[in-house]
Amino acid sequence: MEKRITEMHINQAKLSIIQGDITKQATDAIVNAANPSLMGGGGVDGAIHHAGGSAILEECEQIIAWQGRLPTGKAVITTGGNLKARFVIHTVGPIWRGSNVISAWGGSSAKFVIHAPDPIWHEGNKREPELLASAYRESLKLAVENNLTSISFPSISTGAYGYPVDEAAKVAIITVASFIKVVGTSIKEVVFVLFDSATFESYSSVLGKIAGKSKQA
Ligand code: AR6
Repeated sequence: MEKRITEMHINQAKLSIIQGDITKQATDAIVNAANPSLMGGGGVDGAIHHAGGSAILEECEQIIAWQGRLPTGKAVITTGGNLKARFVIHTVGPIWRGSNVISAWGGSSAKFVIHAPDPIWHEGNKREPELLASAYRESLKLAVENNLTSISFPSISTGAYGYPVDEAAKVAIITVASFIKVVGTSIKEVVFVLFDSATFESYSSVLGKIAGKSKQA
């Protein structure tokens, strides 16, 4: 049986996973899985704005007025408002479009509908892995630019944006681990705060595999 792993150390930094609510985290920054409007939404975005208060939205409005909508894979930083975290880093993950499942029953005169997964399902076919990795990297870069030492991430894109969790977990953990491997960043702690147990298990499994591989190396 695979051993459950919830943390690993890379250089001077600790990477860990917990199950919980990211709005309660006391790391220097928490990351928001936002949309390009930065005007709030559902899921973790709604929870962060609700808990952090109007100061966050006011800064988001200023950012949008200054630079326009936030492109997918990019990140910006605002105050944490009433949160324990001093800062919120807002990033936009990709909407998953990798599936090619045909589901147009309505209006079709065909008797059967063939639900055929796209052969490159696991890669995502609209640059999703690349854009998801960029969302994590750009968030970490902003943390370093602001000399922050700790940061919490949710599972970006795996809620409303539909990214398959097992695939997203690989991208998330590998991207963060590669980033903190670079000696000399200010970051000492990265926490993935996963809301539900299925997401937690998925990240735990990826962390276990990576920890196993790095031991063999
Ligand atoms: N703490 C940690 N994780 C949470 C919390 C929380 N308080 N609440 C939800 N999650 P989603 P996305 C998990 O949909 O897929 C918004 O409307 C959730 O269970 O929040 O990137 C934005 O405005 C899931 O595992 O983000 C965008 O329009 C993960 O966070 C859109 O959703 C991400 O789910 C972004 O979609």
